[in-house]
Parts: sequence; structure tokens; C-alpha cells
Amino acid sequence: MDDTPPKRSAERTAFYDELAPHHMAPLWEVLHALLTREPQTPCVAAIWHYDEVRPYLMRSGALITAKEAERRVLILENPALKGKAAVTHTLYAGLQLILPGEVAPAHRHSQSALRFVLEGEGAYTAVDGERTYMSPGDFIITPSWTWHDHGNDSDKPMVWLDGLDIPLVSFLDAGFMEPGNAETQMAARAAGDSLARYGSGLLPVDWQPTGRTSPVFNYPYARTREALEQMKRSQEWDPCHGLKVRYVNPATGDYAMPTMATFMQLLPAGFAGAPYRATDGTVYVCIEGRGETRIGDQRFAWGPRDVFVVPSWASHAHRAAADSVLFSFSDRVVQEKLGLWREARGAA
Ligand code: GTQ
Repeated sequence: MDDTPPKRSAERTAFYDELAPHHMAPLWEVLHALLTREPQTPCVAAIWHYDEVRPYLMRSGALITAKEAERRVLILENPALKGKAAVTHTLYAGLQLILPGEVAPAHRHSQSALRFVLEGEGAYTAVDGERTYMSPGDFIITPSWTWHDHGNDSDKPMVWLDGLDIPLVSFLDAGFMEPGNAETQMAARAAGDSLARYGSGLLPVDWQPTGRTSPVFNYPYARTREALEQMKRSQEWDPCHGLKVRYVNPATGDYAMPTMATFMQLLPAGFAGAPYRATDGTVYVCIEGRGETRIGDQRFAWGPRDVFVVPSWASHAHRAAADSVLFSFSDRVVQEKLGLWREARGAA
């Protein structure tokens, strides 16, 4: 069997032309493009160095308020998906800026959002009436269809990476959005309530999950980092991933979010990872340390707050020059549910 379509003839071409007005087409002309031997993503590997993008973000802060913009975000677009607001085929990524005194007004949408905090301290995001105050390295969730607003009562700019399932939800034609009628939500619970209630190895005795997203909506970096530090003493290092953990919903043990899988990994100084690939195109952010990731035949050097994307099925290997911590997210949770996710270790 070869991977090229059958030969064309004048008669065949004339037949295909006759089919077109009837909105039909011959499968055999496109079969090998539809069913490829391996994933064939148009997405490419790319990196955004924080020191290069930060000045543009600050310029956007002088150009428009968070209120007028609704969300003041610079989208990180895959260079091969220009104009599509997508970092991979299924995921959206952007850098959001909130300046001191600003508010990003309440709204809700069926798209889920994650925030990974990069810069600043003490601005908040509120989800369904509970505020959480943000620090660098915190992983924060805005579940589907929950009211959320952001505000900065601190005296420094606050920047975080937004990850949303916008392209996936749009592909499914399942997107809804509703603006709030108040800018800021009424506080229904004290800050930190969810973490105490659901994220302390305890659950209220008669509590039953109501949604598909973790009831913990802020996973503070201080706790994650401490867990990794503790685990590294006894953990066997994975040859590809170093010490890698996934964020979970404490009520189910499943991923923390239903459409985006999130991870944190520690790579010790001197780590030289073995090549690896998987079907989930992945967005990485460095929060600490320094290193490089080889993706295919390209090398991407990264440091704190740099964001890079590894396309589906692209062979990649991490190296760390200092103890390094990488946060990442992908659609692996969706692929696993559908029985589609695959990985392979070793050189492609
Ligand atoms: O913070 O609600 O980057 O609605 C894109 C869409 C952030 C948000 C984005 C959004 C948000």
C-alpha cells in the first residue's frame, strides 16, 4: 500500500468535477491525507521569552484599561496558526496583565480557564463568590460556567499565563458566554475557604461533587514546591520527565480540570532527559531554573517565566543547567477519556 492517491485521468477528473456541485467528493483522493500513519500537526514548536514579551505587555497596559478590554491579554499564537488564537489545535494561551487599582469585570463562559501566575503578588481572582490571592507559581482554575472577575489591590502589575480550551470548545460548537451585571462579585465565602475545605486531605463529610472540575481552585506554589522538594529525596527520577506530578481533583483523583491536564515537574541541575513524545501538544512554562528543550532538531533555551510549546508527537528532551521547575498543560485528559492518548519513549 502506498501513501499517494490513485493516478488521475481525464475521465476521473471529469467525474470529480461532476460530483462537486452535489457536495460529494471521492474519498480515495484524500484518504491518505485524512488517515495518516502518525499525527500530522501543522503546529510548530515555539518559545516566548518573558524579557522580550514583557515590554509589549506593559505597552498594552498604557494603551487600554483592563475594564475597557474586559480582559487585557496578549494571545500567544502558534506561528503556524496565525489569526486562530490558538497555541495548539485545541488550546489557547495568553498573557494577562492587571495593573494596580484595575478590575477585569465579571463574566462567565463554558470555556474553562487556568491561570499560572508569573509576576506580582496579591492581586485576586474571584470564582463564584470566593477570592483567591495570587503568588508566582500558583495554579488557579476558573471552571466552566463560573462567574469570575480579577482585580489588583496591590501596588505592582500582576501578570499570569492564561490557558483556555477555546479552540476545542469552538470545534465542538459548544461555546456560551454571559457578561455579569456587576463589575465585581459579592464575596460569598472567605478567601482560602475552598483550599481549606477540599485541599487539605479532608472533605466535608456529606459533600458530593457537583461539577467535573476540582473544588480546589488555587493550588499554591509554596505547597507544590515543598511536595516536590520532599519527594525528590526518595523518588526515582524518570529518565524523560525528571520528577513529574499531575494536579488532581481531590474528590476523584482525576485531573483537576475536565478539558485541560496540568502538570508540574522538577528537573535537577545537570538533568539530561531522554527523548519523549506524546499525542498531546503541550504548553510549558518555566517557573524556576534554567535549561533547554530540544524539540525535533531545534533547541529552545528557557529561564524563569518563558513559555514554550511542544507540538503533538514531536520528539523532545529536556536538559536542566540548574534545579528547574516546569509547569505544563495539554489536552491529555480529553485524549485519555476518548482512548486516543499515546506516548513513546526514546528517539523518534
Ligand atoms: O480571564 O476570563 O485569556 O475570558 C481569554 C478569555 C482570559 C478570562 C483570556 C477570558 C479570560
